[in-house]
Amino acid sequence: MLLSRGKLLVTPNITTTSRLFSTSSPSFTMATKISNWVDPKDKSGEFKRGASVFRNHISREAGAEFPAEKGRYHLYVSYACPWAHRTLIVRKLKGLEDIVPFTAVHWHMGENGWRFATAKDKDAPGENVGSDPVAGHEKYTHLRQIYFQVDPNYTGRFTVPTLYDTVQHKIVSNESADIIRMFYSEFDDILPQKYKDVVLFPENLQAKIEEANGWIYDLINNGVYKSGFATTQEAYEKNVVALFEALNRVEKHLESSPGPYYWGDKVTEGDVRLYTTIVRFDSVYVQHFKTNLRDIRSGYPAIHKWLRNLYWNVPAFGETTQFEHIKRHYTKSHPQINPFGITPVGPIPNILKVDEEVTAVKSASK
Ligand SMILES: N[C@@H](CCC(=O)N[C@@H](CS)C(=O)NCC(=O)O)C(=O)O
Repeated sequence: MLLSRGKLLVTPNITTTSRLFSTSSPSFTMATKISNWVDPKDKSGEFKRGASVFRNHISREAGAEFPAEKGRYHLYVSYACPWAHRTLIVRKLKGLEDIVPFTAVHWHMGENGWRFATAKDKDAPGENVGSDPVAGHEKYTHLRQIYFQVDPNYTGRFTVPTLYDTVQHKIVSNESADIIRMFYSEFDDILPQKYKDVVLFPENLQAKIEEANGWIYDLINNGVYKSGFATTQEAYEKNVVALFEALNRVEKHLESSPGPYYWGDKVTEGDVRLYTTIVRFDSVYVQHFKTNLRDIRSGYPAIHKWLRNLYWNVPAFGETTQFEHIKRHYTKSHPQINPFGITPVGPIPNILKVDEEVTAVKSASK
């Protein structure tokens, strides 16, 4: 399927080596503007996600550098972010609420990156949206200050999720794929049996989950960003078509599966990683990232059913989903896509009830 070819849609910002933020930290600079999602020098117009820099692991093994201890690690997230959302879901599924505390940043990401909400912010609902409670971070206003505290010469991006060790004052990891796997098993020795029994990456499904992770990450989780951040018509079309081909593949899988979860009768990593993109799809990606060949509610009945079951029937999914953060973040943090920062009112509702359908679907099934 090909859409009509057009010319360059977005004029990229000019790269500046600017001092974006001044604090006592010696090197609070970044080589490019934070909002240059596509390097303006890259003529392909393709969004290329950088690799996460901190890749340490919490371990239950004796003598580990990052031992599994209650209250030792602090998790920084944004409710808007699909990668951070993975960690909130798994934290709840595994009963880690008393073991790994968290702080959610304000939904707006400006040129200084994520910031902590203050008492003045009345527009950011949800649990733990506020200042950084970690000792020594009292004056921190932005997430980036943690990265510079850990490494004054840090040159990467200041991303959520960030898992921080409050004893060694180090970042354990800023890679959600690793953080969720630490949560699956490394705290099991200090968890009650019912949470030890939650197995999100079961041995008999590991090969299948890994195989699906590969294409679902590239074409769906990251595919929405590659469509939405593209700065050429060609890059957008290539990625949006591949995204919908992958959604068709998920639809076929769910249509022919026993369900109600991706791999059967138990929630697994497959559900966690797919959900955080699909739950944002109709409410943001369809219009903001122009992923509009179909929407989920009218175009993908099996995915829609799977999604609503997770949202309404599994608290770790529904209770960690904050549509206010999701909608405002994307639409008000990407001026190159939406210069006036107007957040569309619809779709209403953000997610339908389990037994509700859009009018067109209801009429067609009569
Ligand atoms: N690979 C990382 C990606 C995390 C990521 O890109 N997070 C975004 C928010 S959705 C972020 O914090 N971006 C800030 C920036 O790039 O400046 C992961 O899965 O943890």
